Amino acid sequence: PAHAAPGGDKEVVVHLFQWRWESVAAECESTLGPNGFGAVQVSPPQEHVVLQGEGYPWWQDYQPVSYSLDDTRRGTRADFVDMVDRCEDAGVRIYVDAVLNHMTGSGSVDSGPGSAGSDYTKYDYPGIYQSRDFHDCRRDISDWNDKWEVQNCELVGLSDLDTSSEYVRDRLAGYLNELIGIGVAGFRYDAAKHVPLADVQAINSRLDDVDAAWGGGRPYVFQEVIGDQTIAPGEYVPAGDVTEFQYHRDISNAFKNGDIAHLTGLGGNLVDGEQAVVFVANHDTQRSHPTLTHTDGDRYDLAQAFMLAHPYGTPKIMSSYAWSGSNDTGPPMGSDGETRATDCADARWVCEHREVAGMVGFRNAVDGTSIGDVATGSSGQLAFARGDRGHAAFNATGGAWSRTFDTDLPDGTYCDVANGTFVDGECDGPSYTVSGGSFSAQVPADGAVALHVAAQGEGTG
Ligand code: ARE
Ligand code: CA
Repeated sequence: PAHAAPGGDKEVVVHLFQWRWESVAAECESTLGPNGFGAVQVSPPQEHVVLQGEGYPWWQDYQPVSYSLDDTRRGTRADFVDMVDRCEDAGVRIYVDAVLNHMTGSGSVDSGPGSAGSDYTKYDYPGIYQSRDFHDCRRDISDWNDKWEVQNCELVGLSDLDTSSEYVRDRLAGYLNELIGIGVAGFRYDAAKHVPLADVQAINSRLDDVDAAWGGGRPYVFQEVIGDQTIAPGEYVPAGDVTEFQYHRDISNAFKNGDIAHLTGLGGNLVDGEQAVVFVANHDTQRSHPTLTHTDGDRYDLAQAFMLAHPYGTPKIMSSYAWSGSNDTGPPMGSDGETRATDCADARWVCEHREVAGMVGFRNAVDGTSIGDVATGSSGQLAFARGDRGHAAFNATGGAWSRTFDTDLPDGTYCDVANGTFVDGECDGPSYTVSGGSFSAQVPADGAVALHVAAQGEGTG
């Protein structure tokens, strides 16, 4: 295929939204590598607009000024390279959020300099693009039922690149190949449905193979496609994986409403799981459609844990910063708009991926098995086995769920990785004993219990 599958039995992605490069590197070493995460989605690394007058919003990143990695709010090119190297040493891939559809928009500031000092005005990026490299429809997309408009006009006023041009394709692929040369293993294509499928494929065909450390094959590509009546998510499957927003809607509503007993089969109308990237919330939905987000606490963590236990799709865990007031509010930053280093002990960095870190090992250990031994209690309670490799129970109600579960797990003592981690043979959560094909557990209110064969031993929690 034109794109690789995500890393074998280590496919879990965490989006460390807005994290500094040095903080990502430290997290790879301390938490992501030891717990078996496969990859980090990092925020866009190219030079971006700097909007001091608007308080340095988070979305500066999505307005590229150039493809220089020299200086973003998250660090220097050297910091970025160091991050890729250190994460690689920890066994964790970097997936870059790649903005291909557009450059800057009109707004309070529509001219330079950008974060790395480059001059620009909308439609003119010296040495990179000039007016002829943009589509002629220089107005906002107004009719979202018109596919031509969606792909040729401007998404919220962002200058729309003429991706049918060989020059533009070469320039975009040049940027992505520079990242591959540094050791980046894959990409999220931002706003992919605003780029015609053939243009995405033409860019893909120009990409180099990834670093030998990652097997030397094709880069992993997943495309942000919010499927609708005009462009279905399945349309982009020939060019890579796609984000499955219907899964996000189904799962976040089910957990919000405490109506999860039916979720083993999921709903219909989803893209084939081999091609779907799934998530409970992402950086857009947590602002525009906040059905279930980090502000929902345990219930949201439970939904992310379920996603990791269920076999459908490639799971992407969100890691957020807290904000109040405007949805434009950027991450914790200095007065110059530089993002601060992440500190998970500081409540402004939610770090919710750490709440489900133990479940990543569950996902990895049960790879290739299917669902069995389904048990339900009330409509808010669901348990299932993953072959004879794992067993998990989810309780989206306000009271504990006590029962004995039939299981195919071999006899033994298992670490509860829904309430602790299992690293280097150490279980810091509770443990349960399986004997003669069953185990008894009290599943906490708004909590889970999860056991798997790669995490056996007495717990300390
Ligand atoms: C900002 C300002 C705007 C201003 C613009 C240009 O907010 O007011 O006009 O700058 O000056 C992010 C932010 C935007 C921000 C932009 C650029 O969310 O607010 O604009 O960065 O700085 C559609 C697309 C989908 C897209 C969503 C947001 O199809 O691809 O809109 N998502 C990605 C990213 C975003 C990012 C961009 C794209 C742009 O994830 O974070 O924007 O790079 C229906 C449709 C969907 C549509 C959805 C929402 O569901 O089917 O297609 O998604 O509604 O409108
Ligand atoms: Ca376009």
